[in-house]
Amino acid sequence: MRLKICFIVVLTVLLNVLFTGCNGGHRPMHPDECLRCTFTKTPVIYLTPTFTVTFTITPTNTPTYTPDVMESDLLDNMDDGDNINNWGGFWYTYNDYVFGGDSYVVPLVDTPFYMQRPDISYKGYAARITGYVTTTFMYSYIGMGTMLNSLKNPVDLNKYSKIKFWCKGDGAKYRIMLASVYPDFMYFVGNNHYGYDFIAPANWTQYEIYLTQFTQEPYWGNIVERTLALSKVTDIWFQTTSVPAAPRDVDLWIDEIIFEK
Ligand SMILES: [Ca+2]
Repeated sequence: MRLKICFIVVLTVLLNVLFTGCNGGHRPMHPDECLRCTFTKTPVIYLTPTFTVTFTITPTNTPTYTPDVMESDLLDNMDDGDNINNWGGFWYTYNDYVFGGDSYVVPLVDTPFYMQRPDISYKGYAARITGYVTTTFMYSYIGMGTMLNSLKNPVDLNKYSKIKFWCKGDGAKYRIMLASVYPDFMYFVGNNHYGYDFIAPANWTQYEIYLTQFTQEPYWGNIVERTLALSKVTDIWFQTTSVPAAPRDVDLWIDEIIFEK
């Protein structure tokens, strides 16, 4: 009998421990309730997928034209549309009329020069002449020019190393000339100014010419030393060179004239 009582006491203690352990001993719990409380809810974590976004950049056409005025002096890019360059000089045209020729240039001689579109950037203007060169004068020509300042005061270009400009045209050969008033030149008789021949191709093309590449034409006019000639330049001319066997149409565009030191 004593053993039975003892067993009941032990069993009662055990049951108390079992049914009160889950809630801090406040009240007895149903076994099912206690079993549920032993399971801690595991939170469900929804992972947000990480996307790696890759941008595919489609290359555009590489422009061949970039404005270039670093360490340079821009004579004119014509984009203001007027007939005066950045240094204050006027643009004009000329032909061989003074030598009895009848070559024809547009814009007309002695009328205000005007710029035309489209230019190299497709945003502004460029200088252009059209017309034709005849055979009436044996050294026939037409051309356009611009003064280096408003008063035609001589400019010493020896401080520059090169000149750059863009051109396009009819594929013919033209000549850029640095017209000088150095006394050894004789106007109309000895104006064999330093120049450089270039082709005006169908598409805009940039020329970069060192001033040391400018030369006089052989066999005529006075020979003048280059640095002396370049010390008193008043104008830049762009004119036809080859004298045609028959009248020839002309189309010449010039843009973005830059001197670089
Ligand atoms: Ca322009």
